[in-house]
Amino acid sequence: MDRGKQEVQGRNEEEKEVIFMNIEKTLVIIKPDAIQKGVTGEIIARFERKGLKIVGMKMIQMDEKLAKEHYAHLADKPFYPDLEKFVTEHPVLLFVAEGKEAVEVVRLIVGPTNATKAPAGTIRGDFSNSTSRNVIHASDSKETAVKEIKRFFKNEELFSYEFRNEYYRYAADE
Ligand code: IDP
Ligand code: MG
Repeated sequence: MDRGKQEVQGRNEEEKEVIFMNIEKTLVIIKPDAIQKGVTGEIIARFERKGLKIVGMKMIQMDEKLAKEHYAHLADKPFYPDLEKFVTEHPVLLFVAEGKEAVEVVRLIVGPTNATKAPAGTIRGDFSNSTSRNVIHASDSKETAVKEIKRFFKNEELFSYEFRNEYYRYAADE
């Protein structure tokens, strides 16, 4: 959810500075294979360390209808039936990450779809060696992020809060 140039206050109260940056929200799904491998904490930690803010989080079990909507762009692929079974037969963890250019930043942290080719240091590169069981989903554009957040979260399930000290997360000229 691109809120455009958003005023971020309070990073330096003494100097009464105000900085501006592109704050976005994006959807992350921790897939069943990551839960089975017991690496959900390590995955979430990577986004926290980057300085992204978790503004909503929950566990759900997707049904066929939700999977078909979420993966509509893949409905005709030969692997779709397996993908649907994979994401519906086990609960998944969802969260919304917020921060500067969050959509692109999260995709960079996640890495490319085919985990076999994903660079070490990315989540897929480090936790998977598969194109299908690739541990995580992340929205692929700002437009997709808006739609996907709406698909999985009600407004009242998303929160707005300040990090105590923005100074340690962003430079004044960003
Ligand atoms: P993305 O997750 O990197 O955005 P998409 O092309 O949107 O990639 O595919 C969604 C999910 O479908 C992938 O994360 C993966 O689980 C599965 N998938 C995509 N391509 C293949 C494939 O060629 N074989 C098996 N599964 C695939
Ligand atoms: Mg995708």
